Amino acid sequence: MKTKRRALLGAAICMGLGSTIAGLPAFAADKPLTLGFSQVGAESEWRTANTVSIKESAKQAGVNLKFADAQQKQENQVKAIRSFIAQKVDVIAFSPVVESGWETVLREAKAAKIPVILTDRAVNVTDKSLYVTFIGSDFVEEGRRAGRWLQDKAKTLPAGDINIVELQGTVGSAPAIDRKAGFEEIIKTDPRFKIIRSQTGDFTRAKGKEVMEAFLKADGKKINVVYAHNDDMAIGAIQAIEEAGMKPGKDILIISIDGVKGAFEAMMAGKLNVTVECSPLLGPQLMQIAKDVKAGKEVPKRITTEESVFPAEVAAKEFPNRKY
Ligand code: GZL
Repeated sequence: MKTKRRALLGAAICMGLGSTIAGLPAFAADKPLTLGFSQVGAESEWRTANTVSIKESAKQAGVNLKFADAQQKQENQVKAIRSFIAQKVDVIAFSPVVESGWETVLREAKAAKIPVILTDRAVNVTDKSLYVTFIGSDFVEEGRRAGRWLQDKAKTLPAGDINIVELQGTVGSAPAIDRKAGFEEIIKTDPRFKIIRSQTGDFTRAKGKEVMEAFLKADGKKINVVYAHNDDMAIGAIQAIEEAGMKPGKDILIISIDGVKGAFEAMMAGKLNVTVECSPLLGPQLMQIAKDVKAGKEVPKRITTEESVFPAEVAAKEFPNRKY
């Protein structure tokens, strides 16, 4: 009887069953990491690709993912984060729809000793200890790259003012604020550039088209350039320009950001002039960082994604390599 008990005990210990047996430490190492992720929404091709990257990477990494779509509403993200805290997830990650209004819920996560990772977009908090790291693009640099492309293109344009209309991203979001700032930093050096209208299209095709229709009604023939903070709004603007009987990419130059497949198709059709890459493929990095954070490893406070600029001239060659 004794041998049988001993054999059973040995087997239980080897299988790591709990910490009560013979006072051994709990074998938590093989418990999969549980990650709570609050996503902005499904507003654009970029966001869809970002969601696919996160879900697929979680599967490949053996991470137990709890995923919440906030339909672009901050209150839904706050609710999701509170739910992750209540469920005692190991790590929380989110892409904040806007920069401000996060202190309270992030303090609750800190009090619950649950580390928070920012992906894609940043938050405006004085206490930087409220999050472990921010993985995402440099949106100011993306705006500068858009401005530099226009600066270069302007050398081939006829003399005189270059009137720009701007389709901004979601009001209060880091990409909208920073892409505007970066673009203006470059174009303010040349008095020819004039932003004659600027309004949010909330990163969606539908709103981008609607706002562009209003711009065309007000200033149609005067508009030389559209600067769109993302490809979806640029594609909406392209539709509006065509419906107004003008040629997008020729009568009106179109500059955009993201680098989604739809932008490459528009460039190959001669309707979009350039897209500045903003990679949504953050999933693999997020899963690795979440595991490192859980294991108590040091991680950098800021992890910036490497990106390029794709003018229409290279679209056909680059298109087969695109992953989103
Ligand atoms: C940028 C991301 C932006 C994209 C839009 O990292 O937050 O949100 O540029 C998306 O397409 O909607």
